[in-house]
Amino acid sequence: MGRSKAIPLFPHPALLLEKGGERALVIADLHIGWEMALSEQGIHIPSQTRRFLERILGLIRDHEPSLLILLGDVKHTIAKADMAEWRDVPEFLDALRRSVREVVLVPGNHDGGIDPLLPSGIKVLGASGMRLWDRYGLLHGHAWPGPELLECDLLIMAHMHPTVTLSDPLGFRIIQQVWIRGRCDRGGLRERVGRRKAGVGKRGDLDCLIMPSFNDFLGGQSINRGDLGEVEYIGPILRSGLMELGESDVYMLDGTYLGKAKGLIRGD
Ligand SMILES: [Mn+2]
Repeated sequence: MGRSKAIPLFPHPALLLEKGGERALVIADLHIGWEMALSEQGIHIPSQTRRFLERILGLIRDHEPSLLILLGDVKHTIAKADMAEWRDVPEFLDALRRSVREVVLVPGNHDGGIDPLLPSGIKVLGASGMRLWDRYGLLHGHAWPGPELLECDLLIMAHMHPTVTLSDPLGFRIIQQVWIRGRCDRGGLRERVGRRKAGVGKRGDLDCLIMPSFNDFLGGQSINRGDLGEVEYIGPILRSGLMELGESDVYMLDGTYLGKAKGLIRGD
């Protein structure tokens, strides 16, 4: 059995999982159709779907994964699919399906009504996530993970679209996407998801990774906006406090390490 690795593909908001000769590429939060929602507010941005597709196809060419995992929020409108999504989503997914052996979707909160947009050959899993090679648990993060994910070594999530806010004394402010790497209270999570049997499964904290959104136009939750503990973060795991966000390590998209979240100067 080969050793496995989880490799953020800096500067891309994409993760490569490797075991032996096998590779899986993970992409989250595409929010296709987001531009159309903005145009209803009078802001017109050309469709970004082709740009996203070319970028992902480039990653597939470079890393040759046999599995592509879409970690939720492929599309933008929540409960339905709008006109642009009817056109863009099937074409986009079909192009991906033709370029990699297997494509799975772990649905996010924005993927309601996506079924009719899915070309054949794309597998849709439950919101409680999937387990890969007994090592990785993957879920979007708007729902609790399935109990089997808690026996993995690394829990990989999205949903938060994590960012850092950098401001200078003049009040200029930029917002950058980040990766967050931290730990979760494994026992606490087991209790929440209803697996209480003592002495069963792995011990110690569960390592967690929160991925940046692949769609680089989106807003997200800033890791240093307000004091930690004061801001309501999204998703049951973060809201439960079982993941210690302040103790988490923060990395920019290019891999620059910014330190622990609790050490970042307030950016609001
Ligand atoms: Mn999202």
